This record gives sequence, C-alpha cells and structure tokens, in this order.
Amino acid sequence: MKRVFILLISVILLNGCSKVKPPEPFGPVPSARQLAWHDMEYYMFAHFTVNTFTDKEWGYGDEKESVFNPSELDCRQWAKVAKEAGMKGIIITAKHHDGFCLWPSQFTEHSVKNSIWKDGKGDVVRELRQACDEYGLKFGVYLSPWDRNSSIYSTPGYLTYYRNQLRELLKNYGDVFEVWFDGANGGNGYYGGAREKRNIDNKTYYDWPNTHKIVRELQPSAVMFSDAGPDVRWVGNESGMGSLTNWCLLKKDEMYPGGNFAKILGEGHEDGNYWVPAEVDVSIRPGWFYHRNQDSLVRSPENLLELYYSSVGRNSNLLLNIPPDRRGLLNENDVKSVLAFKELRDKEFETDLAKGKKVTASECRGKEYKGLNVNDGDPETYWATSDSKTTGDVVINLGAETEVNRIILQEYIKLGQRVQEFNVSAFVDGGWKQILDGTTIGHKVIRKFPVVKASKIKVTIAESKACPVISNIELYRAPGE
Ligand code: FUL
Repeated sequence: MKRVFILLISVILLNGCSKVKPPEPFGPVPSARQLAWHDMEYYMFAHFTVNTFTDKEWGYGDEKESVFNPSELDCRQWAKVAKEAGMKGIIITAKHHDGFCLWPSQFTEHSVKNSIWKDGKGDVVRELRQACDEYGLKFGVYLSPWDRNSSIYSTPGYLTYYRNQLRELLKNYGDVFEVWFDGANGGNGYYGGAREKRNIDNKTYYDWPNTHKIVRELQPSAVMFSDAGPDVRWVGNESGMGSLTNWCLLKKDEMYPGGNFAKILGEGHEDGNYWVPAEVDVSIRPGWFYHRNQDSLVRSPENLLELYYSSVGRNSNLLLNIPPDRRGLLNENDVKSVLAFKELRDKEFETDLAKGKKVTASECRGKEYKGLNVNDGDPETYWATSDSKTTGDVVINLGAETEVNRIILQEYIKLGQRVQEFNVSAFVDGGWKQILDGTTIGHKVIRKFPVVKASKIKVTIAESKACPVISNIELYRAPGE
C-alpha cells in the first residue's frame, strides 16, 4: 500500500515538473544579427556630401573637393537629436554616387582630405562614430557601389577599389550595425574625366558574394542591406510605405540589386527560403540631400506618425533620412518636426490597456505557453497552441468597459513567421463585433481602428503555417478618433 502511494506521488510530481516541449522553428528564422536589427525599429539616415554644397541630388563626380566646407559641422548635434527622437542609430552616406568620401580614404583624392574643411584633416565618419558612442547609438555606413568619379568604374579593377574602401570603413571605425548597399547603378558620370555613360550588368558586375564575405569577416554582427538582402531588403519604394502583407521571407536567389521587383520587395515571398525582412527608407524632405529651397517642405509631425504606422506598424524598420545642411547641422525645421513626432508617438502609446489584465486562450500547449504570456511585458514568453492546431484565439479581459483604438501584435519570430490571417473583435453590447482583420504579423504590427468601448478584446489567429506563437499584445486609446 505504502509503495503504491509513493509511486502515485512521484507520478504526480514528475508530471507537474515535466516541461512541454516548445514548438519547433517553422521555415527560415532570423539570425542573431537580424534579431538585434528587428529590435532597433527606427533609426536615422544622414545624407551628406558635396551635393549638400552644390545643391544636387546626384553629384556628377567632377566637383572640386573644396566645395565641401561645412561651417559648423557638429555630429554630436545629429546624435543628440536622434537620441531625443527615440532613434536607435545613424547610418551615414560615407560615399554617395559622386564618389566623394567623407573619410580620408587612402584610395582616392576625391575626399575630405583635399577639402578646405579643417585644412583637409577632418573625418566626418570618425566624428559621427564618436558622437554615436557618446549618445549610445548604433552606427552604420552607406557606401555607394556606383562611383561617378572613379576612372576605373565599370572595369574589374573597380571592385578591388570598392572593397578596399569597404575594408577601411569596417576596420577603422568600430562596430557597425548595418552596411547599406544602394541599388542605383551605372549611367553618366565624370569617371576621371571621360565624361561618358557607363553601363554595368547589375546581376554580375559587382560579384556581391565576395563583397559580402568581407563584411561577415570584419563585422560579423552587421546586417547588410540591398534590394535583395542578404540580411535586410529594400521595401520597394521611397515613400515610406511598408506592405500590409509583409513576409520577412524571400527567395533571394531570384533577386538582385537594381532589378525591377517593387511588389515582391514589399510583400516578400510567403514561401521564401531565407529570412530577409524589409526596411523602409524615406526622407523627411522631398530630396535625400539638403536643399535650402526645401526648408518649408519638411514633413509634419503628423505625417511622420503616419509613416511610422506604415513602416514599423507593418513589420518593417523605419530608416528616416534627415540631411544635415551646409553648416553641417540638422536644420531647425527638421529637428522641430522630428521631436514633435516623438511627442505625438509617446501620446499615441501612453498607457498599455492590456497590461496586467486577465487573458484566456482557446487552447495552449502547456502552462509555459499560456495566454497570459502575451501581456506580461516579456518578449521571451509567448502563447502557443499545440502542434496540431493552426488557429486559436486569446481574449483580453479589460475588466470594465474601456475605450480602445490601437493594437500592437508580435509573433515570437525566433521560431519563424507563421501567421497568415488574423482578426480582432471587441465585446460590445453582449456580443463579439469584428473590428479589424489582417494577414501577416511578424516582428510587429500596429493597427488603428475607430474607437470602440469594450469589456473584452479577442485576437483570433484564423490561419497560420504552423501553431501560432504570439509574444505580445498591447492595446491603447490614442488621442482623437
Ligand atoms: C537611392 C539613391 O540614388 C538616392 O540618392 C538615395 O541615396 C537613396 C537612399 O537611394 O537609390
């Protein structure tokens, strides 16, 4: 009798302690460097070069180095603004299409070393690096593959030159979080005095795999951006619009920089075999570079908030360009707008109404995967169903009738992007009323809906590639309707 009792107790104890296995990853999953990138969400692009002084968007490559002469360059001001605006880093155009280098590259004369700024002893890239460190920001570099100054552009020798410059940037300026490879390629240029049109074959000329190896070797934590990855993809437009359906997946072997893939770049490939999430790059002004005649055309704080919804709110990161002016400072108008946008955003997401509320799930795979994981503020816990299910719902009980008009949803992407269709309902007048529907989620989706006064909110996963894994749900009552 005693033996049976002990056996029974051990079985009960063992069962209580035995852990249910987590879901297996489904499909491609993000690398550690991509996960760190996803968490950044919002950071600054700084377009600055000879164009700032010649009033151009694309320098021809024949500008005198002496035109580059910022009167009050202060990268600390850029970094301070970025920090106050809630951005997580800054990517600088170390070299744009004109070939002018903002650092004293030993491989060209077309650089700051031949400008009159700081008697040719200055280095904008270093100043920005130091400013980023001071303000706790990450630092990234844009190095234009197209070089309208170089006499050897379009020959194989140019690749050696390009890679040498890349090495200079990646070896001498500390940790880089993102390397930005532009897709704009070939055309008219100065090319060392030839002044002609040079065309290259986008698919073959740059031999990208060998350039990528250099980045992996010198900066293993950096993600590489281009139209087609390898780590981060272009969203397919420069107007700030992420796609509502947005897979972080891509058949990247079918893509190449400079190709015509706008729609695919927006949506990704549902059945993609690589994790290559989208980045939305957009300028706060009509141009990428500073032009005085655009001082009155700076995007308003309200417009920036819309961009935030259509980028970060659509499973993309937001790379917002704020071009320094001829003084080498972010212009007052831009600063005012981007900081006011921060205030708007803070008000928009002031109090998470879901936090700490009771959550019930239609089903969960075990107590470690309970519904309450979606609002515990811990990104490492998630609600998951058993493997046999690809649908399910969680209900957040708000306790009392509460006004709500925004929702944030996040998948636990370490296990892959799964959700194909979801909807949200509110419990009003004794019944469920659907308030929105959507397709993909991924790292993050933020959706607006008209104010609803409800006691409960239900998130239904209607279709998923494998059992849903939802790590976070937040609810807000943003100002206005
Ligand atoms: C484009 C470039 O041609 C623009 O000048 C700008 O740098 C933008 C971010 O990418 O392809």
